[in-house]
Amino acid sequence: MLMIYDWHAGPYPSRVRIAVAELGLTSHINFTSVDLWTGEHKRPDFLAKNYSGTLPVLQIEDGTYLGECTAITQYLDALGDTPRLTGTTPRDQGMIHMMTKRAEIEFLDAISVYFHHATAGLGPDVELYQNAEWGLRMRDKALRGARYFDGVLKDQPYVAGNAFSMADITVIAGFVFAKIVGLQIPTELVSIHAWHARMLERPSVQHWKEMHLPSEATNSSRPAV
Ligand SMILES: N[C@@H](CCC(=O)N[C@@H](CS)C(=O)NCC(=O)O)C(=O)O
Repeated sequence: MLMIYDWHAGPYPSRVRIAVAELGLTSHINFTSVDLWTGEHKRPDFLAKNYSGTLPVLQIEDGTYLGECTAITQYLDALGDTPRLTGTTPRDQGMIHMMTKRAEIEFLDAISVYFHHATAGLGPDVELYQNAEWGLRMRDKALRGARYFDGVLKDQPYVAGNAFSMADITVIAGFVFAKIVGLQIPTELVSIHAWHARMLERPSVQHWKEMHLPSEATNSSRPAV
């Protein structure tokens, strides 16, 4: 069995949960909750697993800890006979890598910075430094990113071309985060909204939150992140 340390409703954890479901690996994985809202991910025992103090983290059979959604997805994708999320040809692998990186830098990570810096974020006990001006700039960057991906999706069905991939999952997570922070993706961006509506129909995207729920989550009044 593999172990994923995450928080069930987190946008970045959603990336790996969607990948797990897409790859049919749910029954091979145990989940351990790390509570973002109490700063569990910043404590020494968790930092020993992931220096970056972020979720998710995958622990593989030999005890190694893998952080970073891209690395975890690549590892899980390589367990099957044929990679389904990270590309099979050099061209596709390069394209998926590039578009995933763009989806992080231009969209998802920018929304994350907006959340942590220009909103209450995870609260005063966890957000020890905030810079609202930087956060608002990153919000605007994310909206520019949405416009860029809208243009990409005018011409092709998926973020990295003709097949669903890790790049789509990364933009989906951007939408997850945008919903949590109340960031509206302009309705005039019809291509990205049409693509998102199609993505929401995928079983992996419908069910990622329910994959594993910490016992207290069902009664929680906290925001969903
Ligand atoms: N680059 C990392 C980012 C992970 C990340 O930011 N995860 C969020 C969970 S939604 C987190 O741990 N945030 C807590 C924090 O930054 O304090 C990845 O792709 O795994």
